[in-house]
Amino acid sequence: MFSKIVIANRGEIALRILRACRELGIKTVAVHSAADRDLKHVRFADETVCIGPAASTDSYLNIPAIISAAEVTDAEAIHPGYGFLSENADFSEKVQQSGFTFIGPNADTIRMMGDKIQAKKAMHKAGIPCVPGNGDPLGDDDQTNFAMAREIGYPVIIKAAGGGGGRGMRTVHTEAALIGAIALTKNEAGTAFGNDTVYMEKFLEDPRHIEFQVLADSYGNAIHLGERDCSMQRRHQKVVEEAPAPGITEEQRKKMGERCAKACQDIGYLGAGTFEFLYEKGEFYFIEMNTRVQVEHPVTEMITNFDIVKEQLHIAAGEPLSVTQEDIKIVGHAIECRLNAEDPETFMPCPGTINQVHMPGGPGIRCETHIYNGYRVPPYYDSMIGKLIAHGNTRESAIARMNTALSEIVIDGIKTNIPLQQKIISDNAFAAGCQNIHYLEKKLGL
Ligand code: MV4
Repeated sequence: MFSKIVIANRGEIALRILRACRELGIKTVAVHSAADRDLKHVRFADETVCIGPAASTDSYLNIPAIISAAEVTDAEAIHPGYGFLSENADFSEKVQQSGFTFIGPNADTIRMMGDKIQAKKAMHKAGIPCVPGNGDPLGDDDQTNFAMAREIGYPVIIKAAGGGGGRGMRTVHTEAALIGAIALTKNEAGTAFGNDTVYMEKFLEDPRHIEFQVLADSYGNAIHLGERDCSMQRRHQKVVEEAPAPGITEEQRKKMGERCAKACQDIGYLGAGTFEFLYEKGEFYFIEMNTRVQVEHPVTEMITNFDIVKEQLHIAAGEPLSVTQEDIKIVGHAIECRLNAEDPETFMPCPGTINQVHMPGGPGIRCETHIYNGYRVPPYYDSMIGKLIAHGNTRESAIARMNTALSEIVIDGIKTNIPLQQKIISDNAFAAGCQNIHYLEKKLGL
């Protein structure tokens, strides 16, 4: 195992990684911006290095500064967390070239998954069901494009190979709109991603977003930890996540989970990963693979009683997976509410000083947050200030526990989305389960 690693992130995930390191006896280096000297994990870390000014581009995205911090502290590895440089293939490559271990897949894998065309091709080849549409780059022959759309059937969606997470896509409902939509998406993609390659898929109108968690080691072993339902979202920002996904049978879970694990073996995947699917009318369709630990990993940890972050460290250190597929048992149901420093009506970020914090407790409640009394939420970064996770034997029990927990929380001094979360968790349609990706925006009247 490593003796010292750099945590190249901030906020709740940096604290989560620090806790895993402490449990494993790994010393920690917290690299932070000038605005983040008072972060909780910075106070707990064995060593700290200020890597630049507040702006992320100068600090948490500053590759040379982070690698220098690893050099001066004599660390062995770098954990990127989520966001920032976590899915940056060049970062992974430079970390490795500088003699450190990147805690995540190798640069080639990250690069492949970053290109949505390559990712789809690789997954199709590995036996993962994909959205109809061959995934080839679109050329500029109108008749060929018309023919492809007619074969797929309208509506279709034009997606940028360099996009993902909801960026660089456009739906097309009629033949009259096709050529213009391709041109516009190409144009925007070229500007936004420096890559104007686009492809065409069937547009699924009312899918759910269901994703499978996988872990793969450097000995060719791969397992899955079941799935999460992340359909409760607004503008591609997840708001509530849960595991297992309501209505998914043990048989479906086993079949899709095993396919995902097998695909990891086929492509030589390393570390934790997530297969994102759209789920409609009983069928799964692959859309993207995430090569990082995800914000919502705790719901999977709660139902499997398995520590994903600790396992990332074991795998990166060259150890084999600590469990086999047979050891993974799903118990009960878990729900996560993201807590954001934002106006619950307008969704505008609301940074500021938190006077008083009281976090809830009781059976099955887990709080992942870095906030404390007197903490000042800086305006420079994402507005998420923590996550509340409720686990119960049944989905009903998890919802009841989440409702109680939300009513107990006090975060005084700033606006938060807790009122919105209370609305969702006490909503009748949410209680019924199985809502699609458009439900929340419709409920909010958007
Ligand atoms: C789609 C789709 C419908 N059909 N692809 C949005 C984010 C990116 N990961 C892919 N996205 C979508 N791709 C086809 N063929 C609908 C979405 C989509 C979506 C997907 C997951 C979660 C929320 C979403 C919200 C709007 C659109």
